[in-house]
Amino acid sequence: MRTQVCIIGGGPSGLLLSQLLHLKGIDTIVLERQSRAYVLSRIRAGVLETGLCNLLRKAGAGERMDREGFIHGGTLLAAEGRKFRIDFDGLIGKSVMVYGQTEVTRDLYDARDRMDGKIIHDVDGTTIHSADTDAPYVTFVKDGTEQRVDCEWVAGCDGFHGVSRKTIPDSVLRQYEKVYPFGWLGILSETPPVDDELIYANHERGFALCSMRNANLSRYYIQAPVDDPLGKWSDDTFWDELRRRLPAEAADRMVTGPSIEKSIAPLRSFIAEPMRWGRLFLVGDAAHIVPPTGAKGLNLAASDVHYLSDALIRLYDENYSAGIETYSANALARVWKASRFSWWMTSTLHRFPTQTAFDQNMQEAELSYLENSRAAQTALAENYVGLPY
Ligand code: RFL
Ligand code: PHB
Repeated sequence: MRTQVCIIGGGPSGLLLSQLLHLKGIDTIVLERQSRAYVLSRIRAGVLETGLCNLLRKAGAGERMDREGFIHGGTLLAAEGRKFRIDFDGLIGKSVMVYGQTEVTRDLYDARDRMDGKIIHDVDGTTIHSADTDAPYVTFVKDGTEQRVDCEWVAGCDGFHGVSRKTIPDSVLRQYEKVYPFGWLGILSETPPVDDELIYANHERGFALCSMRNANLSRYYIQAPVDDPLGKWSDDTFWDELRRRLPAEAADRMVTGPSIEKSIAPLRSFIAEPMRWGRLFLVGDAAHIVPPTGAKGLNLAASDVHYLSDALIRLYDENYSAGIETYSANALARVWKASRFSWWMTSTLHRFPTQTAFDQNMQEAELSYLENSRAAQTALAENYVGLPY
């Protein structure tokens, strides 16, 4: 097989990139390790920045989001039994879209299907060859037979555990990592969300987040030890703990019900540099991971796709190669800033096992400053709705 851009990974980054390139006449093949049903069963992000919404519209995959998504002009923060609002709309005239990653991925698959996009599922042993030459190729095994894709570029959109990053030699790759000493226990339940907006709560028992997918589908998270067995967390135990961590007026109106999904996710910050090696680009979680506090992971994947699709389109259209040369630096500049914000939100809102009374007072002072300072609220709003591309 031959294509212009071989895309490894059929998650949101790979599908969005494939769709944007295809619309400009650039041929792609997407290789995905899992089945489509598996990819669509993953419950992940829920908050989309305007940049991602615009990319989805440009990709012809934004119609359902615009119909069914919820525009949030602010968010709520809770601490010490009280809550206050950060008014994105009033402070900076911007908002975010609440629409699940699962739905984004489904819309991208539908858009790819409408254009007969080539996505090969259930591939094994994906290997990138000769990425540092002018003739890269990718091999993989499908139904027991090895196959080969010759291409001009390889886009590594294969997430944190993929092969793309590992293809870059150790002598070239720099990796930065911070692992947080806790995880997020999340549930999805067919109950009305406790509030119209998200609530991020700092509590002495640990962080809690109230989010949502639609008027009758809630997504809640609580900070929990990452190695806690899920069996320890019955639905009742989860609801009791969540209620304890919220201001009383929110806890009192919480509607509970059976969970339809429950899982624990680890929290880490991770950045790999550079994001290009020869003809291989790293995109999204393949290059960086942020803790979910602040909802930046999928949105950073989208800004990478923006820089890379623009660079490749200009290369093929105008023979302009500067975008390819600057891809890594441009993407990383935004990645570091969003990583800083996610790290700050995580550090300000969670309980750390080694937290001293001093550290706790610092968190409370930070939150009290935020509650009372328009400048601090503006900084949060700018970062939360997404820094410009
Ligand atoms: P993905 O989604 O991991 O997709 C990578 C795809 O590559 C495939 N793959 C391979 N395919 C072929 N060959 C191989 N060798 C392969 N190895 C892997 C995988 O099967 C997969 O389909 O990466 P991508 O596309 O870069 O997208 C990144 C986002 O999924 C991720 O950043 C977000 O989900 C993070 N995230 C959030 N981001 C937000 O922007 N807002 C949020 O509200 C938000 N909440 C979250 C989150 C992530 C969470 N978890 C569980 C990690 C909440 C949670 C709980
Ligand atoms: C979610 O709805 O899954 C979600 C929302 C906000 C976050 C993280 C996750 O910061």
